[in-house]
Amino acid sequence: MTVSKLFEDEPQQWGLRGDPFLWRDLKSHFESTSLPKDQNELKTILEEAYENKTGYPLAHSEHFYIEEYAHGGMSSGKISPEFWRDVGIPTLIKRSGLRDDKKGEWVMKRIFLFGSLIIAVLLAYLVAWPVDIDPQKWEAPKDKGYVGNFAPNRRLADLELLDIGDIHGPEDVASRVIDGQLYLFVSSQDGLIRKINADTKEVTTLADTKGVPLGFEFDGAGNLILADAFKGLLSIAPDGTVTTLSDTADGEPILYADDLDIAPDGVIYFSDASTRWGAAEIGQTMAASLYEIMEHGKTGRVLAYDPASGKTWTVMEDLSFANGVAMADNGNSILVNETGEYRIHKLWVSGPKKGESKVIIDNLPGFPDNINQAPDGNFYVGIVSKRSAFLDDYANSPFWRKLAWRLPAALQPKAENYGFIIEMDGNGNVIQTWQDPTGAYPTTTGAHLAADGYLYISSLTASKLGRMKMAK
Ligand SMILES: [Ca+2]
Ligand SMILES: [Ca+2]
Repeated sequence: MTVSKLFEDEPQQWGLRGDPFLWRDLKSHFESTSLPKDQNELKTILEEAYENKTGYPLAHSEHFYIEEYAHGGMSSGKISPEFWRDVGIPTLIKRSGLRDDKKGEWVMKRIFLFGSLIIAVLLAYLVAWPVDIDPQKWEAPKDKGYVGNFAPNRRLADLELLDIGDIHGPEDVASRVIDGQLYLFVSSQDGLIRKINADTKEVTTLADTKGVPLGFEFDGAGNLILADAFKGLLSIAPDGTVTTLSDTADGEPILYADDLDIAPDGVIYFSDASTRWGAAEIGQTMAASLYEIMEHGKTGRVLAYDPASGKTWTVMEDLSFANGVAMADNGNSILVNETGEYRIHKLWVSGPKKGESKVIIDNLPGFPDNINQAPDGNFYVGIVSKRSAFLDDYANSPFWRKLAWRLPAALQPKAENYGFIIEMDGNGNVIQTWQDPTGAYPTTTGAHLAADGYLYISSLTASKLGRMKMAK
């Protein structure tokens, strides 16, 4: 198609009498000019031709006379630039049907620039926005997954669920025979300690700590000694009276008491998961644990409290989330779960090796939580979540962990449910595991074998207590 074609239908209204002649002149001028590809190019050649033919720029405001277009009569040969600017050229452009590519390009450019700006702002936020954690470099052992001793099974699937009343997060479970009746005790995120009659299933409340009770054990006098994440080390008398045993150690407040066990001499060994990220201050135990684990500042410690002297002191420190604690070797050592490094330590607290420690099991396929002694002297370890590929891959990169910390909570690493209880001996030799890869019963923190032959399974988030009958 030629540009000339655009001139075929003449306008009904002209500006001045010379305009039709200019129109026809332009028509023949463009006879062999093919239509350009875009509107702006067409506009340019039309304007150039107008200027060549008239000797005036299109912007010229006055009417003018061109002899060539004068064919007699009043105002003959007069050209109206106004007509060409407002009607003539716009009509021709409209007829061409050409798109205003430049405008499209301009819009695209704007969209692109705007998009880039948003991305730049997001990146700046992700890279530079101040965060409260100060992630530390470390070498995570390569996750071998559920292999060897940890080969998957479904022995923890289809747990029977026991009602614990309207509470959630039975983080630890213990049992005790009182007046010939077996009772189970569970802690909860709601602050309540619930007492459940194993026969009648009747649920009562033993105490309200007004904090977040986690690990506990009974002492020789029948007091429930409790690690409360918000309150420290507490003792709950059989009548439910709550007493604070310790809330500071070596001049530092206990910010996140987590689990404990009691030595034959009465000394209570308990973990303070983080000395930097307080459970009460953050407002929630799970959230506070993420702070300590994402940062990997290894600020956790294990404390000892002696009821005889009322003193509290540090026995172990620099732990990445100090968690489960259990006495071993007839009270000569304690086993300590270090959640953030997927391993379990043994520390001798009395006898000839006092003060020595070693790792008895490492590179676990998940985050170890509580540890409870079984009646036969073995131990049950709860694995609360699978490992996080992100945390392992970026153990060495504080930059990326900081960046992840700026993401919305939904995009951050979090606990991944996979039911997992390990039975091991006091030297870290795995005896057996109970697993549920579906994680139907979530965040398994540990297990306790009661006198009724049931293995009770605790959880950080469940609203019931899981249990399974053990073969005789
Ligand atoms: Ca316990
Ligand atoms: Ca725990």
